[in-house]
Amino acid sequence: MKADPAGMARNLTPRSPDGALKLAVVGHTNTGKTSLLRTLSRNPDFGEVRDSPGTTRHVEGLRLLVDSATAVELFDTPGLEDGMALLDYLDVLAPPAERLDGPARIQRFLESPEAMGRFEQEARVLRKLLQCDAGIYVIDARDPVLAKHRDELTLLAACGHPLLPVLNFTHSPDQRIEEWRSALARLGLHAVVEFDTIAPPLEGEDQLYDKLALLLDTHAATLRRLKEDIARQRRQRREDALKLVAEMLLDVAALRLSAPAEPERLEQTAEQLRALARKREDLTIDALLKRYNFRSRDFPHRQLPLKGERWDMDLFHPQALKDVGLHVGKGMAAGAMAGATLDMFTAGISLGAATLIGAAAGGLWQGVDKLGRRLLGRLRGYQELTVDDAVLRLLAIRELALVAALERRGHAAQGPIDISALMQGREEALRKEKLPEELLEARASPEWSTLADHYPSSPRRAEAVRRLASRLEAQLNGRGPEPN
Ligand SMILES: Nc1nc2c(ncn2[C@@H]2O[C@H](COP(=O)(O)OP(=O)(O)OP(=O)(O)O)[C@@H](O)[C@H]2O)c(=O)[nH]1
Ligand SMILES: [Mg+2]
Repeated sequence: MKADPAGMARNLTPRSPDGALKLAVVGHTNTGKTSLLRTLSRNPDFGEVRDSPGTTRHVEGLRLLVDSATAVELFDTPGLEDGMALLDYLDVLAPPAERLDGPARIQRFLESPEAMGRFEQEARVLRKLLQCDAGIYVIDARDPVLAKHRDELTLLAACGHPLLPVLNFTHSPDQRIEEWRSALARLGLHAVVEFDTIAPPLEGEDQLYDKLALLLDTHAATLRRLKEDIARQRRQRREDALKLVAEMLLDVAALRLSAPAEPERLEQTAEQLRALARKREDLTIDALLKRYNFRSRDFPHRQLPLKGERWDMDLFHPQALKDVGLHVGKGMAAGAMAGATLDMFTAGISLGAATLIGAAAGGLWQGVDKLGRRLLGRLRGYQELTVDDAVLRLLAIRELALVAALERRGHAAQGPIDISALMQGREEALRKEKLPEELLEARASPEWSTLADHYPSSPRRAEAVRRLASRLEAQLNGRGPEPN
């Protein structure tokens, strides 16, 4: 599949490419058929999703691409509403005594006037299923198994193609998964997939395509290639995401502002430091959402005012840090200076001070290296401010929780992303250990921050990003079980 969502899920032109596997997504109305298509295509804008029956009125298709070629075509269909009445009508149109087979009975119905009238919706579904290789039957696992569902399945089975039931809403406390499994088995449907479209299991797509491959062995190779491609895309997304987080952490760790050593100026500079760090985090959040094909509005909390009652998303609020068990240093408690640390960097003063003073006196400012300039600044009564360790730790915890949430979120999800549960109890390692080496190195390398005035790219920084990203990956893998 292509990384580009527009390429991944494109509305279909009427002619389908040869060789692609065609799947009709069918089922009772309001069970999450359109939602399933959104999640499988990673496209939150596909079709229309509403909590009311009859939302999808027409067949709409999308393509899943592998290496720019269509591997699978998925067709969304309107929900079935009155399978029972249609089954009765079929018995009138093609009485059992005639002994027509299933597809012939369905064909006779499609040619009847009622296919354009009372049963127009049903006709659209059955016509599409007849044209496809198989059907995915979406079930709201909270529904009790009723006669209407059995009738629906009888109608769909009459099309003569394999059907794979997909149980949706599996995280609901009201789910009736076992009841459904045994009812489906009695109808001869033994391969079933559990796939909650809002929070799909991490291996959910694999299971879906594996079971389809069992039902459709002539398409097994295509489905295997699709699965491999999905796995490759998933790894690439994670790698890119962790690199984005590592880049941001290095930028903020290396950020260093200097100010005259007067309380008022230091406070102003601390505010400037906080604003730069917040903005940098915001950019990262936007980039992460985009990388996972979600929209800014999916994660709205951070857009609320940072001051005021929504302190929990303020990077520099002492309570936000305490809430995830982070130690709050003196700087954090000091109000106006919250989150900023006065630089403790003194190395080199005794070695270099005399030389530096001499250099400055002799007008050799240009010849003094960056470190020298900073020392000179200190000698002239300037102080440097950096972002507190606790804030760096919170940034790492927060962004890792966001990556974990994005990996688990289906593109059908409508509610806001909530990372609070993923942040709790996950900070142990980050809190106990000293800051990762790469961040310590960044602290001593202000030129590494893209937030600084002059930022030259450096191979050492690139290497630090790589190492920090792999450290973050270990952190992410150490997470507990998936949330429900
Ligand atoms: N909690 C939860 N809600 C879901 C899930 N799947 C779908 N929904 C919600 O269920 C409602 C119906 O979803 P749709 O995808 O529109 O269902 P549909 O089967 O396409 O409906 P029609 O087109 O009307 O037949 C929407 O409000 C979805 O947000 C799920 O797995 N979990
Ligand atoms: Mg729909």
